[in-house]
Amino acid sequence: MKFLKFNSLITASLLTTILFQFSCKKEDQKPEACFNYTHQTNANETVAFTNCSKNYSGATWSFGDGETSHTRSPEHTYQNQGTYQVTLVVDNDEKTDSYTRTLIIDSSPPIRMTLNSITITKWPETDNGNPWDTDGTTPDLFPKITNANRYLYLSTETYQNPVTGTPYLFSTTSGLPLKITNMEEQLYIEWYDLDPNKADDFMGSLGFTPLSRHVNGENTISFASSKFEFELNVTWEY
Ligand SMILES: [Ca+2]
Ligand SMILES: [Ca+2]
Repeated sequence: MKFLKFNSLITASLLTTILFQFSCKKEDQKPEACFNYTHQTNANETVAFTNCSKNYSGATWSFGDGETSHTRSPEHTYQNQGTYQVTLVVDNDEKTDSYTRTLIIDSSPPIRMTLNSITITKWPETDNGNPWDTDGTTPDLFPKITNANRYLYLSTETYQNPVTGTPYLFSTTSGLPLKITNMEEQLYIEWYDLDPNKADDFMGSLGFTPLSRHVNGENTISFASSKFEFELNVTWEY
């Protein structure tokens, strides 16, 4: 009886030791997710992710833009600017661990803007209460593009009269495409009524810098004020 009790104690002790070692072993093997990335974080540039996880056999990346990868240390290119939550899940047998980092992707700054067309849908109906033309017809509308020094980038002198349709719509590609290389220069879109006999009537203008209106490569730049509504169709080069 005494021997048996002693034996039981040894067995219990051994079991405890084995269980303890087993749980220790499991604890040691718990995966730990970890990653770093290079700082090339502009749209259309490759971001290299480095996996620094421990105790793992499988890796699943979610880049936050709908794309995934099972490569241990993948490279990924984001098409658009934005804020992305990048999650790495590592697993080892039944255990998993995950790590999420916020990645901000900037828009690549453009080096050139090409203006392809100008479309206007709203302009001042009168010249301070008077018709633009003495015969009362709608204006012979045309745009100019200048800079602050009055350098003339574009003067289409292609006009439309009478302007018909609802909304009034005038679209021109005359003198276009026009390439603008100074992305930070203040430009003005000026609108005129052509006057064959006197100076053309200035209707008004709106200013902008190309860089300030670059939004993720979008092709339309819209302008709106109480008197004007028009848009530019542009393409960007990087
Ligand atoms: Ca006039
Ligand atoms: Ca006129």
